[in-house]
Amino acid sequence: MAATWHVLGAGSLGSLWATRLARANLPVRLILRNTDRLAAYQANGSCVTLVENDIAHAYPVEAQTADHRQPIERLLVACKAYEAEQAVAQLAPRLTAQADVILLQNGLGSQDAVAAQIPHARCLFASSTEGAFLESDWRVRFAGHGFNWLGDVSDPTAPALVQDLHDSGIPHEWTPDILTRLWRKLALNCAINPLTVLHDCRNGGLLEHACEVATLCAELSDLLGRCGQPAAAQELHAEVLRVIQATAANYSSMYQDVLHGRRTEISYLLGYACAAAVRHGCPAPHLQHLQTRLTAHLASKGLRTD
Ligand code: NAD
Ligand code: KPL
Repeated sequence: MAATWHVLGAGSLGSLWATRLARANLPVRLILRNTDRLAAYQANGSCVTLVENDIAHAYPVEAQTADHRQPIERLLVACKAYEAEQAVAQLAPRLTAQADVILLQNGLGSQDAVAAQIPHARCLFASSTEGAFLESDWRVRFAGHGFNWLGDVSDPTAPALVQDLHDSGIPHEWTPDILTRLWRKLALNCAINPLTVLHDCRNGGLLEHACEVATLCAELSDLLGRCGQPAAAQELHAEVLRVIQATAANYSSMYQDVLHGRRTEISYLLGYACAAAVRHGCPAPHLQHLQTRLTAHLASKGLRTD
């Protein structure tokens, strides 16, 4: 019998994954925050709607709260980086000795914190370039096709669950270099996202701030080298420019978070990079200054700076 997937968080990516797993007839359970959310979900018919290419389809998916007693063999942690530690702590007693836990968080820092809490489980780190957003509760729009890289920093053997991803049409690759992928994405996010917030522009608007982008890329490349991630630094500036051009009309995820008054993942992106620079004694004055400016900007908007 197929192992059951538990998906923690019925947000954008959690809903995107849960619907695709359910579409492939795999057993899926959503883990919702509390009994109020569970009741609201059940009142909606216990279905999640996926809108793909403007076509909406509702998939029945059972849901539960964290205090349910069903053992968990496969867990997808699909919450924000700053929510992951607390969310997984609630589920730790339910994880079986062979449990696989996929950590879908952007940036770095939260994965290690979660893994330290559940040494009995196998933590798989993921880096996703797929795009999705909730149009309303329990209704997700698949906004940008992308890819998912998965890996385990301490074991290069692919787990059995990759077959389920294949069967569900979730684009993925198992990689022994997941940290390189995560660092590379973190560097791209550090070079682009904070500047779009501070200059109040779309990604393409950064073409008018080419010197600032180039300086940040140079510091990030040095930092990646010092952190033992030289592969993540290769041609970083050229890729940042390519991403800025390819996504010129888009607003970065951090820009959208700030616009909607949501907490950002700053501590796991620029904050993590700046802390790593200090730890490694790597001079990064422009990154540190960017962090100071961004923190002040968030505070001026009444947003959390951690
Ligand atoms: P989201 O805010 O849409 O969804 C997170 C969900 O988790 C929310 O519904 C929240 O209520 C729920 N949650 C949090 N704590 C919980 C708990 N203890 N119990 C139950 N539910 C809980 O976030 P998202 O956009 O899906 O992003 C998840 C991660 O993926 C982030 O790190 C983000 O940066 C990354 N990411 C997102 C996208 C995207 O397109 N949305 C793309 C790439 C990467
Ligand atoms: O991932 C991104 C984001 O907006 O978070 C890109 C498009 C790469 C910009 O940094």
